[in-house]
Formats: sequence, C-alpha cells, structure tokens
Amino acid sequence: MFDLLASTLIGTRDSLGEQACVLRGFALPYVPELLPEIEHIASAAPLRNMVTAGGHTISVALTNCGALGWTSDRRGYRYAAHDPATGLAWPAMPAVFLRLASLAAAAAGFDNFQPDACLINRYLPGNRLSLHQDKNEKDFREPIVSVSLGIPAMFLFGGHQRSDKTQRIPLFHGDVAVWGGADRMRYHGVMPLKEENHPLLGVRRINMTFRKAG
Ligand code: MD3
Ligand code: FE
Repeated sequence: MFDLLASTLIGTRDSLGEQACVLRGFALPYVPELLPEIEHIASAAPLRNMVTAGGHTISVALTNCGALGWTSDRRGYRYAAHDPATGLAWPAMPAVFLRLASLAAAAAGFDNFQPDACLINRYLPGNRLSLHQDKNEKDFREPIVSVSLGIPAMFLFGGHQRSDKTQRIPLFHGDVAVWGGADRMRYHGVMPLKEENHPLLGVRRINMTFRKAG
C-alpha cells in the first residue's frame, strides 16, 4: 500500500544525483489528456515484445511516437523512423507530450528540450528491465525525461559501471524523472513489477521516455 506515501510526496522533488531528479506528481494534471493519446498511439502502433540481438524476448511491451522510435531485433538496438511491425511512420508526438516533457526538463534545469522520440513501455506484473545504459542516442548532452503512470515500480539507479551499487527509488503514478549531464550514462533498471491495481490503469504500469534521439 504505497498510496499514502505517493500522495504525501506530490509536489516534492527528490534529487538522485547531481543532475538527476524526480518531480513527484508533476504529470498528474496532464493525465486526463495523456491516457487517450496513449490509447490512440497503441491502436496505430501496437504494443509488442521485441527480441534482443541475443535472442531474448524483452518482457516489457513497447511502442513509440515521434519522428524516431526505439526498436530492437536480432541485429541489435537502434532508433528508426518506421514501425517495423507495420512499415508505417510512428504516430506523431502529441502536443501535450511535448509540452509536459519540455516543462519537466526546464523545471529540472534543462532549457529548450525538444524530444523527437517517445518510447512507451508497458509493464505487467513480473516484468522487469535489467540494468543497462541508454546509449543509442546521438547526443548524450541531451537529457532524458521519463513519466510514470499506473502501478508503482522500484527503479534501480546505479553508477557508471554495471557492478556499482544501486539506489532503489519508488516511482509512482504521475512522477516525472529527469536525467542529464553527469548522470546521463548511469546504469539503471526496473525491479520486477509487483501485482497491484491502479484505479485508472488497472494492473499495469506505463512509462513514457522522452529523448532527443537524432
Ligand atoms: C537514468 N526505462 O526505456 S525510465 C528505458 O521505467 C528505461 O521504463 C525505464 O530505462 C522505465 O531505457 C526507466 C528512467 C530512465 C531513463 C533513462 C535514463 C532513467 C535513466 C538514462 C540515464 C539514467
Ligand atoms: Fe534506460
């Protein structure tokens, strides 16, 4: 029962590193506009489980919107302008996504953030993301903005080596995290999602990650 903690944190800011922070509840005012846009994107570019170069299936299902979308297959990870499942361009980035991402980045000290990629991850109970670095983007000076929706997740934030010790940070519905500068290349992951129910999203977590990829 994280509800009391989550509601107590709304409007606060947790510093995770020199240039990484969580803006608690920052996305809450946008949720009524975000959910129908996510539904629309997922109807045009369905959530799917991609495979890795190593042949493993990623437990988290994903889709994208914006000019570029993150994809994975037996040839590896990359950004692409087209959805490999349909051959179509990814759905356009809704204006409300851009507004939210750019306001959150500015609130964390990164002005003029103009993402061209939004990765939408869908977690079901048991789904996890093992420790990794995000390194498929062109310019590592650009920050990354992530929006959490639905049931809570325990985020793992490590150092610059996979073996560095990790902090555990709970991420709740409406939280927005911003990572840049010195913290941009730190290892991170998500622990296996616990089974819970969220009043708006049901038994799932949606994470939107905004990047300037190209
Ligand atoms: C810290 N997604 O899609 S978002 C990913 O909750 C990813 O779905 C997680 O990691 C999720 O690559 C975590 C938070 C995040 C994103 C990028 C980062 C944290 C980061 C880049 C550097 C450091
Ligand atoms: Fe990542």
